[in-house]
Amino acid sequence: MRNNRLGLAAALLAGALALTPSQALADDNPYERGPDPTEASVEAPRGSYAVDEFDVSRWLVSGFGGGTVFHPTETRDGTFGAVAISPGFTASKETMEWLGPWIASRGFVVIVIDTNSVYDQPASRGDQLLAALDYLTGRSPVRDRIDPDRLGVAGHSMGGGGSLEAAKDRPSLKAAVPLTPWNLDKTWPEVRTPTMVIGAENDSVAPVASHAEPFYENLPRSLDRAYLELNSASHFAPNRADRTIGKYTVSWLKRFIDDDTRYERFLCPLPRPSLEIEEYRGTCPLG
Ligand code: 9J3
Ligand code: ZN
Repeated sequence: MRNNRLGLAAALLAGALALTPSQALADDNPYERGPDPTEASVEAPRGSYAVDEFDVSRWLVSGFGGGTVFHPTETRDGTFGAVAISPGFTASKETMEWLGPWIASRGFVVIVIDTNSVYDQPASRGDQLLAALDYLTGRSPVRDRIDPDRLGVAGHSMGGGGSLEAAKDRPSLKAAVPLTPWNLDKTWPEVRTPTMVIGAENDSVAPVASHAEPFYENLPRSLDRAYLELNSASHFAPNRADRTIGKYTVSWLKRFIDDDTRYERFLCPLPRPSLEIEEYRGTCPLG
């Protein structure tokens, strides 16, 4: 009897251990990673994956200015999607690095880049985001952990304008998240990438009325798209850890890079105005 119980306990324990890696892989969606999200988990600074990071020297790459790569340490969960993130005008990667582990810990490989010059304009930042993705999937030490068909971009200000440029240039991108984006080009009919534009109500550098709002409105109506306006926030809201930016960026990347419909509940029905959200517009249902 005692032996049987021990045997049963051992079998249950072995079963539980054996389940751990496969648990993270859904039966019906091969790209699903991590546990079922909750309101609390999607707002938390970290997801379920432990994250490691390494620096990429600007002298060893071409087409962008180097950066920092954040990636899950887990190697048994198959490949991950990848995301490149650009800072804004005159800014370095440090201004956007908080978002690296925030996203990577949900099961993505993330590179936060420096640009060749801090004065580079949005079109150049778009090209550099694509060069960084090509580095990640082609030459980086974590290339084997990345699914080269599931890539996305994000960025702040001119880097946000750059993420629209990257999507315009490479329609195979699965998701774009421009953050308080700035661009002289206001119209984006060429974009085929599901895009969430995040603006800030009190942005006086890239006012939403002449940047984020027209960018969103001038994406194709047929596209999966969203416009989130942060309540009482400034142009520089994306430069420090922000629960609302994190929550919606993760939800958008999960929904469109991983096809993970578990995250659609955070996007549809459209979020109502709140202490954090001044306004939200978008497609529902998505996909
Ligand atoms: O990247 C940014 O913060 C761009 C905003 C800006 O002031 O551009 C003016 C040339
Ligand atoms: Zn245009």
